[in-house]
Order: sequence, then structure tokens, then C-alpha cells
Amino acid sequence: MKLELERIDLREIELPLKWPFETSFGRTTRRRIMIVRVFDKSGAYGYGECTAAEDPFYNHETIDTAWIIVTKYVAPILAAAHIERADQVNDALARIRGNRMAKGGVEAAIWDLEARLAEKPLWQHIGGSQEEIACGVSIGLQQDIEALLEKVAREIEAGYQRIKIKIKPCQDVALVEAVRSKFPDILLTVDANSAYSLADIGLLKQLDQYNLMMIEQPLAPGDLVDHAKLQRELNTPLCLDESILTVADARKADELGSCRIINVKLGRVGGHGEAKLIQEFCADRATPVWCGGMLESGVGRAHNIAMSTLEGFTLPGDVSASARYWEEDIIEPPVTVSSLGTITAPAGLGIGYEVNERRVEALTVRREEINII
Ligand code: OSB
Ligand code: MG
Repeated sequence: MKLELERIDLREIELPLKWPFETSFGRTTRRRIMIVRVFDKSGAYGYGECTAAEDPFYNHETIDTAWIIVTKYVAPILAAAHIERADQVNDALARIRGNRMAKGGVEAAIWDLEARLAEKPLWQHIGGSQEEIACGVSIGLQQDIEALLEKVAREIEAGYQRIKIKIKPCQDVALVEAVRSKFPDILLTVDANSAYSLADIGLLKQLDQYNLMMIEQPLAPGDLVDHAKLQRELNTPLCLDESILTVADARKADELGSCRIINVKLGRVGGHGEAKLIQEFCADRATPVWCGGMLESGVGRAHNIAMSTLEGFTLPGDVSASARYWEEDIIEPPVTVSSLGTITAPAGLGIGYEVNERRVEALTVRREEINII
């Protein structure tokens, strides 16, 4: 069945987080989220979420830059490309350099649309095979170590299979020491969000004694060479997040030895097409990948679940229950996690969750309709 794209309905919704989320680059208390709905001429539609944040601190994009890219470039380029299948979108949008979160929100919506037209769950439509996915949590920087230990205890109790804690200079070894001594056997990782440089190699080496599953993105996004130098000095595997935007980046990181694990974020890599290429490449190289998170609403979370069912996703991801983020999600039912720390891929068509359109309408602070002509 050929797609005939007609229009994009862009919305910005505001959604307060239940608890602030703090990383080495800043603190988020409420999300401004771009929800993308792409219609085709038959009236069918698909949903996507742009994972750009409010500020350009994780990467260069923001919801505001993404809004411009989608309205001014993505829509007309899709029109000119006469897209007939979702797997053509990634290549068609390659002319737009960077801005992968902007492109990825639309690309994901078109995959959902195509899955619904094919009357299939999205996860099957993109080629996923793991009906159950393994879940971990990402715990932000806390006020003090007691608060951190309490959070870790709560998430372990809930069943999550892997705990990741955020670190930054002066809040690193002591946090890991405290968590590891209280929880000697858990799968534990740390994420620095690029807060260190090679000058910190002595400090980063101290982390080797805590049996961490990985150290995520210690150095700057462009520092593949420095990550390789660091990896040679460490026993703990490095995992790259911010550094990996494309399958070409994954290949370079692999050739250089910059990491041993890759975090794939659907938005950061520009959508399901590129995510699939990265996990295929990594599966060939026996490099484990897992699904990262960007504090998504239910729409982005549902796409993350679908992506996580691809065969290369072998480690627990940062895909966790809606209730960890929101009083009330914008999808029904909300995403829940079993006591074994798993999510079952939904059986419904497309993303497999109903979008609560009344709630989306009530949360909308900006809206724009763009024709794909
Ligand atoms: O580095 O993985 C990250 C959130 C915002 C920006 C970057 C990151 C994160 C997270 C949260 O770690 C993951 C989640 O729970 O969605
Ligand atoms: Mg990260």
C-alpha cells in the first residue's frame, strides 16, 4: 500500500514532571513537548514525538528550532520526494543536515501511520521480534546521598533490572561508592552527559573498582578519539550516547575503539530507519545496544518500546513506566512495567496505545497545520 501524505498537525504540549530531573547539564521541571501527527489522504494518521528538549544543553536542538525545521524544510521536502513508504523518509530528509530530532519526530509518525494502514503493531512493522523488553531506570542527580539511596531502593523494589545514576564532577565517586556498598549485586551504570575531559582520567579510573556495567558518555560528543584513549585505560565498558548520531558514527566508534556499548535514542539518530541501521551494525559487531530516553510522553515512549523489540537491543533500556514521569500520561493505557522489570510490546495497531486526544487538546499551547504539498 502506497502512502499519500497530506498534512502534519504539530502541537506543543506542556507537561509538568512529577519530580525534577537533574543531569550534569541542567535541571528540568516541566516538559515542552512537540507532538507530531501526520495524515495521509485517506484520513489515516500516525503519531510521533520530537524528543528535542526545551534548551540546547543535551544537544543543539530545541523544540523551537525543531518547529522551524519541520514547518520550513521537512514538510516541503517530503512533498517533493513523493514519499510512498516510511522506509524512504530517512533518505529523503538526509539533505537537511543535523536536526535529527526534528526529522525523527515526523519519521516516527509516518512509520506509525504506515503500520496502522498495514493493520499491524508498529513493533512488528519495523521488524521487531522481542515481545518482552527489559527495562532499567535513569535516576537524576539528587539533593544528597540519602535521597539517592532511597530512589535506588524504590526502583529496585519496583523490579527494574538496571539502575543508572547521573554523575558530574564532584558528584561522582562518592555517589557510586554509596550505591555500590548498599546494593552490591545490582546492575549499575553511570551517565556523565559529557561532563568530563581526558584530564579527568585519574578520577574516571577510580570508577573501575565498582563493577559498573558501563560508563555512559563521559567526554564531549565529538571526542571519539579521546573516548578511545580513555577506553584503553579502563576495564569498565564505555557507552556512547551524545556521540552517536548515525550508523557512520557507530562505525567510526567501533573502528577507533571508542566504546563497547551504544545507547540508541530514536530522536537523536533521526528515527526508526537510522536506529535500525545502527542496531544491525552493532549486532554484526556483537556490540550491545539499548534504548535511551529523553523524558518522553507516552507517544515517544511507545515508539521507544517498538524500537526496543529489534533484535540488537540486548541490554535493559531507559524505558520505564509513565507513572515515573507524569501524574497522567497522554496515552491510554499508560506504560506499565512488570515486577520483573519488563514491558510487553502492545498488540494494538501502530504504536499500540490510544492517544488521549482530549487531554492533548487541553495541554496544547501551540498548534500549526502544515500541508505536505
Ligand atoms: O543522557 O540519557 C540521557 C534525559 C534527558 C537527556 C539526556 C538523558 C536523559 C536521561 C533520562 O537519562 C532517560 C529517561 O528516563 O527518559
Ligand atoms: Mg545519556
